[in-house]
Amino acid sequence: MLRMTKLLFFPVMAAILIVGCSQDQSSTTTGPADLSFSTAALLAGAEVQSATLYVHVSTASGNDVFVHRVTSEWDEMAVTFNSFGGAFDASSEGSFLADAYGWKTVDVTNLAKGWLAGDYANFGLLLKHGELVFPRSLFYSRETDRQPTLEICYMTADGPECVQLIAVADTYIWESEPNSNRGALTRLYAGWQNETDLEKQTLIRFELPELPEPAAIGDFVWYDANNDGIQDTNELGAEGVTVNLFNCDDIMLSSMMTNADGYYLFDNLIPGDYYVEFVLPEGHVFSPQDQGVDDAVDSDAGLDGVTVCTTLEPGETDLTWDAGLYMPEGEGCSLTIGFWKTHAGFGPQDDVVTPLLPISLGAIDVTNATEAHDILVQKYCGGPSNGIVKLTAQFLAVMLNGANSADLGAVAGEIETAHQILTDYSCEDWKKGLTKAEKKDVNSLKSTFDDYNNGLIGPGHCDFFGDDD
Ligand SMILES: [Ca+2]
Ligand SMILES: [Ca+2]
Ligand SMILES: [Ca+2]
Ligand SMILES: [Ca+2]
Repeated sequence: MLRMTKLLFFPVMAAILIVGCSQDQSSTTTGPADLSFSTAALLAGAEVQSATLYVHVSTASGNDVFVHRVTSEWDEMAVTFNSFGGAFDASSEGSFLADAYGWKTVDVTNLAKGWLAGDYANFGLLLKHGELVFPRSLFYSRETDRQPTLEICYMTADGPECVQLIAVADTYIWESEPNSNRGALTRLYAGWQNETDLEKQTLIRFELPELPEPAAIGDFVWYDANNDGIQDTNELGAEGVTVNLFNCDDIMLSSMMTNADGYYLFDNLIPGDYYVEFVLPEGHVFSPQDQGVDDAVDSDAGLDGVTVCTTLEPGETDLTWDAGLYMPEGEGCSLTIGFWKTHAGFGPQDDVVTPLLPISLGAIDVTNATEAHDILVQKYCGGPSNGIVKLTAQFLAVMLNGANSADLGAVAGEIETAHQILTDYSCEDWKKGLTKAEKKDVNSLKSTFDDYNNGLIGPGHCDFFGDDD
């Protein structure tokens, strides 16, 4: 019988050690644990995934044995029924059925979490029957080779890990002999022998492991106005930029967007190796990587937006993983009128128009993004759109491209003509002020500007959209 129980017990424990945590919460020992765990669990920090109490029944009673949290200190070799004084929480943490000789388990995950979180001190567990339930149950004590054991499973960067803790103190106390100590005995008791008996209770304590503190990584994406790869004090955070978290096996664990001030933070991480990927917003490129000597104010994104791998130590919050963005300049390329409409500060896209103002179009001075937007969407003249209104819109897009360093050489003559037209005529003049030939010229200018903005003439459309021009 002894030999058989050893065989029953140790393969189960060994399997748990190798593959991870037991997922089964039933009151008897179970087979090998489930290998699978979600990536969400990987982000749950170093917190306890499960805690299981193992008690070996030496004499079965057929009764339920309830587990309670002990609420004050006791000494294995000194505690008595009287000195203990019923110091346990009346509500049960769980129970097992002492129906047969052998190992029994109870899920005590919540209790272990509370101990490790410091919600309450670890004074151990008390095992008892319900009121006046007999006959009593017997278990092996830690003075035997079938010691009460607490298995705690927690997540690490390499997956779940479990530790088996042998009881560091156990005894039973008996109301019939309320001043006797039984700390050195090989059996533990719970319950009543019969109606005339008085109650026995078992006390067990474990020393808990120290689990690694969670880590965090962050934290900033910004508009690098001077393209130098350094976070200057006047440069603003970039809202709504997607940041993805990977472990260094290239498995994506989480994704979030930067907040209104450009910040992101992945916290409650298991200490280990991670990197982040910044997803480039349309119309931008990443600042040069690793400029200067201060890692706290540089840009860490490579051309593909990915940082190098870094190790987060237990308890570490590393906020040096940042990315600078800017509008490409000096490439001489053009952007469509649609791009400028959506980047004039009235939608989810960032406002890149304002820094390029003021711009003059003949007699029209465009001084702010609201005016620019009204012109680009052809809503500035009061009435319905007309040829002048359309020309003005395309002209503004051309001049925004120029202010953004696009080469205007291909439309230099047309620009001069357009300035002249918008000096001589306002949008209200379309109906009466212009001759048929002049209207034709206006329409032709508008088409040329449209072609320029679309990259059909001139330096070509900026290819960082991935468009085929
Ligand atoms: Ca003992
Ligand atoms: Ca800068
Ligand atoms: Ca950095
Ligand atoms: Ca930072």
